[in-house]
Amino acid sequence: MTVPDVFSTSEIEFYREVVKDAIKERKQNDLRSLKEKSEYEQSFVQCQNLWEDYPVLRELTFDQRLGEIASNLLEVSKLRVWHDQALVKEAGGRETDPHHDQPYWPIRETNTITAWIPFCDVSENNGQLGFYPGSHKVEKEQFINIFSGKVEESELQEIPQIQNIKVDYQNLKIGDVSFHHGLTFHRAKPNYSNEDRIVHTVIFFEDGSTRGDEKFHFSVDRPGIKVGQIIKSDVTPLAYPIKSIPNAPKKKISDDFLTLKMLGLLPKD
Ligand SMILES: O=C(O)CCC(=O)C(=O)O
Repeated sequence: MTVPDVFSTSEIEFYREVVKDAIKERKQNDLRSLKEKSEYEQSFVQCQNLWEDYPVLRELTFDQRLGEIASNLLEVSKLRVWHDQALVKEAGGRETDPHHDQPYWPIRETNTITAWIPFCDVSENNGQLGFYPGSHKVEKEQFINIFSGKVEESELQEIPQIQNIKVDYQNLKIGDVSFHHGLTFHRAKPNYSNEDRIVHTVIFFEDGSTRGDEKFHFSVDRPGIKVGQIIKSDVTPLAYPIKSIPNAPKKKISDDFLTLKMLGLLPKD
């Protein structure tokens, strides 16, 4: 759903410049053109955990207006940040294939939600996000592999939650924020425009949630949280309600992930 006017235009314009600089710095070693990227990256490129290495963006990720809306929508009192990320659908970038997010995260409980904050007006021309209304009400997780190339139509036909449902595409203007539940199926249109569509997203989960499975994820494997344990560490700090903004995690991402660091997906140090 869209919540209008969460931020003022000047706030978004301010953060836009910071995010652009952060992406430029993170992606400085990635010299590939759009065509040279994988099909997945042609739908969007990611810079994760920007809150760690860009203190100004930490203020955006932990902005209490986002946390309050997210907690009201989930009807829970306390939230943690799973991770944040900038998503850039480059000019000419292809569509984002239909999927829902929860199966990508090893969180047992499903009180999860993403805030999607665009830095430009978004319409059908530039990577508009669309939702399959009501799909989150089906408590069934279906892992859609969007990472290895375009998802086959035959695979999508296997998913009852998205059959015969009209996708609800959302026009967003600067200052609006779109929220989607971790189980809501969604997709995004190609970016036909000449400008990159840059958004910042923050993924929240209910405080007290536990690790559901062994699937690797930085948010639990960095702090060594095991299956069944409560997900509670400085990698996924409390996000709402908080009185002060948290510090960056103490333990840095190890150099086992040097390639991802060099590609700018993860913070370098
Ligand atoms: O920005 C996009 O194109 C897709 C966003 C998305 O899949 C998400 O935020 O979960």
